[in-house]
Amino acid sequence: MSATESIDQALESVADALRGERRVLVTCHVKPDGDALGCLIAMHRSMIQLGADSRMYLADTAPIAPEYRWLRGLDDIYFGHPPEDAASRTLIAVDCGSAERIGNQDLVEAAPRIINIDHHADNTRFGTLNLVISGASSTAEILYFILKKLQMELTHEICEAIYTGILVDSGRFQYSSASATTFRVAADLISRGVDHTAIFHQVYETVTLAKTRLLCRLLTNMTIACEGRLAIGVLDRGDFESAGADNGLTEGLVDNLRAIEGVLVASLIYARPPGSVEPGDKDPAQIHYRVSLRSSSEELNVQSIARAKGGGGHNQAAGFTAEGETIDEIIAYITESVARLLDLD
Ligand SMILES: [Mn+2]
Repeated sequence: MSATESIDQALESVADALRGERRVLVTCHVKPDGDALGCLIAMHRSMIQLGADSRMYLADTAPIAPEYRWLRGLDDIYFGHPPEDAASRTLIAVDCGSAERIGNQDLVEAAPRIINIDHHADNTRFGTLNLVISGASSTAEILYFILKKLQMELTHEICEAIYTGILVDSGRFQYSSASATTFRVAADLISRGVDHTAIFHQVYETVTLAKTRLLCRLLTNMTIACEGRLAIGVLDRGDFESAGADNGLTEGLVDNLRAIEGVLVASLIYARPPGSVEPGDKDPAQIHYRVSLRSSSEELNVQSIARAKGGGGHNQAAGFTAEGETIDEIIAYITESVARLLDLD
């Protein structure tokens, strides 16, 4: 049996399972990006089309990143607190690499059934039913094929949500995960009326002044190491305050470091707001730094660097939270790990 056939069968069995669901709670990972939000909305709308009683839930209480606030349907999300009858609903997790990333362990434990649809290579298969296609550009691309199997009507809202997920997670169609299939799916969505220019503008060309100032501080203070192949940027509490920015504004900043000529690995270290608690924190009283890692090729696997610190992600895009470590210690850890990855002495 070829890989394509087995993927086709896997899509079919998830489609079958979804057809049989009557009451569901759709959720995605905390600190949701365009893929997570796009999938959340597209899955919710599709379940309603299938006649199911569906609710959307996000464990986060932080505001949605500004570049995604235009997405239709966000107002229907239950933020922070799931609906009262959540424990009796089938949980559909989209774009979640692990149960922890959902951000509500009680909910996961109570769920009578979990359908896990994702593209993270290190997905822990925490579902009752798991569909993980790690080569896919995005969970949104996988969802597109599930909805095709279900013969869903691809409404404008669904098409926009899926297109946004693909656009963002494929690095605007530039990462190696963006395949010919990814472009074909995007083409189909555009032919169905998705205004790709408008979405590009909404997501990438509405950068607030505060975020631009944050980028300015990041670039001014960055560290170049590993013979010019590693760029590390740091944003401490003071940087957020001086820029008048909040923590929701860090998405995509690390890409500015990776874009530098000769840089193969980029990292962004930023301080989480004091008092913020996220899944996986051991001691909320400690200072927490969130660390993002990006590499320029599949061969440079930064996921292993994140995993050694309890994080995860993809080969080329990973992250972890450093608890109780100083910025200098984190920089030293990243520099040593990347030097080893690059075979430098
Ligand atoms: Mn994703």
